[in-house]
Amino acid sequence: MLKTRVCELLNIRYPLLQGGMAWVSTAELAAAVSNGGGLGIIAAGNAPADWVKSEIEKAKTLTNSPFGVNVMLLSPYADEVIEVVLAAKVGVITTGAGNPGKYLSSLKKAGIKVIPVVNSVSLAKRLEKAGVDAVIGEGMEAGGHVGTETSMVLIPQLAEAVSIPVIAAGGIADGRGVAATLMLGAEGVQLGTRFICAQECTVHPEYKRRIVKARDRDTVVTGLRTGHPVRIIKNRLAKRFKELDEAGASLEELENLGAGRLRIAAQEGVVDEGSVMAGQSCAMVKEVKPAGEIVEEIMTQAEKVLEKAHN
Ligand code: TUI
Repeated sequence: MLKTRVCELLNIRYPLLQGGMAWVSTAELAAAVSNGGGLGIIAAGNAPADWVKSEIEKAKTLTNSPFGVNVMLLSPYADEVIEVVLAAKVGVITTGAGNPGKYLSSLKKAGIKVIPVVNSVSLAKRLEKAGVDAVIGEGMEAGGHVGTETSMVLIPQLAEAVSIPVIAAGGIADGRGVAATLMLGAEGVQLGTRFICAQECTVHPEYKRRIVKARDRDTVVTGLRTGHPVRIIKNRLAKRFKELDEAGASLEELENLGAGRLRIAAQEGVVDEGSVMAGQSCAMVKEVKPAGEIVEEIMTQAEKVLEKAHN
């Protein structure tokens, strides 16, 4: 069976993490992935700390396996979410959209593992020195807020630059992607988009349907000029972004257009005017099924592909 340092570090069966997706990664999804042998993750997104606290409590009733919390560092509630994580003694956090440096000493003191998403080699090196336990290298194939490098070039550079484990994210939806990123030097993977279509995921069914329907070239990165590039599925909102951008709209106008759009897509199923964040791998997601089956299918395929490559 495929074992790496990530399994040991997180005390999990498979070196597979479920991405922290705002409005999508709730206790139900996280617990289902953890019960399946991966690491489920509750996403704090922009939610208040109280919501995160109750999701952690809910997840504890749904699984006895380890799970984590993703802290979105641009959130106005990030400080309070860290306090909740410290008090709840969550075993591991991942971070996104910023540098978690200022929280590291208190998290380490509490024995909480910290795994930041990095979008550059230099940030990975700095954070390794500061004491993080692993890094997630997220290529621009990913959904939501993205960097500029692809997984194909980011992962080998990270693996060469740091000695802590590198976890690959962005563009992985099946066992072939797992095998490929292990060959690039990763010791684990993180999948977001694939798990949106887990049966246990509480996102609106229309959101899942849009992912299943998506084909290659159905996503686009908006907001490049505002400094908050976000990959979403092409729809009326994406078209409005493009038109406003080309008309030279102010950054404020563009930011305003995006406000609240993820919530209406994820909760209300407004997938034409809402922000349907998804990675390029949406084209490879063909069905909705239980999270545990997704994990098994991916890991079985990865092992088969790796075996074939070694013969
Ligand atoms: O964070 C994500 N994906 C996200 S966050 C999000 S919510 C949001 N919505 C609209 C605008 C902004 C955020 C939706 N999707 N992925 C992890 C990720 N982290 N991608 C890129 C980064 C990142 C960026 C800069 C990590 C570190 C970083 O550091 C900069 C610095 O401070 O040195």
